[in-house]
Amino acid sequence: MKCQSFGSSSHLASFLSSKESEIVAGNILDEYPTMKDAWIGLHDAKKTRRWRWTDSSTTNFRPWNRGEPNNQGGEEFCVYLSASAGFQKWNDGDCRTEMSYICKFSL
Ligand SMILES: [Ca+2]
Repeated sequence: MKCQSFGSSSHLASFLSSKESEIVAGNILDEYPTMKDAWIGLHDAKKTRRWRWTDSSTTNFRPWNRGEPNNQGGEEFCVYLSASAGFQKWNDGDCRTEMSYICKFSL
């Protein structure tokens, strides 16, 4: 996984609270105003519709976008921040789709 090239403690970002979500969304809008949808670390690796964080975080904070997760086409096992929802709402998507992604690691 690309995030782990930043170190073994680096993973696709987990979002554990609305505060954390707001801070990251604000940073994206300020620093990367042209950014489109971006993958985060929530996924359904076993394809059982149970969502887990790749960094093993265990919160149940799940600000899904309206009507999501909808598993469109039966191929949506990864989760991204929706640019059209100001990066504060989530959508499940096809993991094979190339898009930006957000890593999280300790400094
Ligand atoms: Ca979806």
